[in-house]
Amino acid sequence: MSLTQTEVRGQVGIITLTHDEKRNALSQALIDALIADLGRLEEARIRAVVLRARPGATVWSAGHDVSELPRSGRDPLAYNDPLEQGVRAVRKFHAPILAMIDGSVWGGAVELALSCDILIGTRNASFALTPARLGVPYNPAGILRLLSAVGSSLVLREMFFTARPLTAQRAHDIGVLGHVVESADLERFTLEMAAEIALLSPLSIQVIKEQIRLLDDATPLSPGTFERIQGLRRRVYDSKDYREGITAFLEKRKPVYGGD
Ligand code: YXS
Repeated sequence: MSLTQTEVRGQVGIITLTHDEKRNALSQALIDALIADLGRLEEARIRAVVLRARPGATVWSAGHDVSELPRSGRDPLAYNDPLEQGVRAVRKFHAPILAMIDGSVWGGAVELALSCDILIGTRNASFALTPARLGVPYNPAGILRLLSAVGSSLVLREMFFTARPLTAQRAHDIGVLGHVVESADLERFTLEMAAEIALLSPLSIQVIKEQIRLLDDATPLSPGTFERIQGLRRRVYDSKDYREGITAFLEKRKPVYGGD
């Protein structure tokens, strides 16, 4: 069963996440399909990509596939984790990727969406950072990327500490959602923007996108600070709360956190 669909219209590629049954949870299989789609569009020198869920899907993506999270003793968001692979593929893609969002976005999928270059949504769009729901210690690279994309440490802390969805209106107010349009106009609006991008200099855009990524990532971190962060995170993913969070989700019950 394919977990994505790809279509090319002129110089614009459209990748649709189609794993509706699992609300497009970012499993290894779905991320592998997304990366393969991007690879084919890169070879075809596509000049813009639209990343979307199926029309009518109420969830753009439910985030990391919880059933694939390690139970304990291993970093749940390590460098080669599917989510990290997907975020890197989107950020390193040679051309702009437009996230077209007409539903809710959860957990690590928020980082995937915010790794795209332009976000266009409807009033149905929302963004919920939910590691605290599951007892997961988010990772430093992801936090830095979210800080850069959200642009406000206060808003990001509220998102992490409450796990409440950021509404489309608020996301638009702070610049996360570039445009909020009616559902009926979403596809036309997004494809028109993508087609406009495809008429501009692909080399200039490619080099500017790469420069922004490299400058965004140019945050010096001493080895000592990095190791302290990893030690803090290990305390969390080795905790009983971490195991409780994942088990509760899979058992479809509310977690009970003891703080250890
Ligand atoms: O029971 P079945 O087999 O039909 O499967 C259900 C859900 O278990 C499954 N599903 C997921 N499976 C794995 N990982 C997920 N993240 C996930 N989300 C959903 O999809 C089937 C339909 O789900 P259901 O019945 O709940 O659908 P719904 O329409 O009523 O509700 C949609 C959601 C998205 C509101 C709901 O599924 C939900 O709250 N999902 C979890 C969202 C979430 O907390 N994601 C964060 C995952 S952890 C992550 O991204 C990072 C590690 S971190 O935590 O650091 O952010």
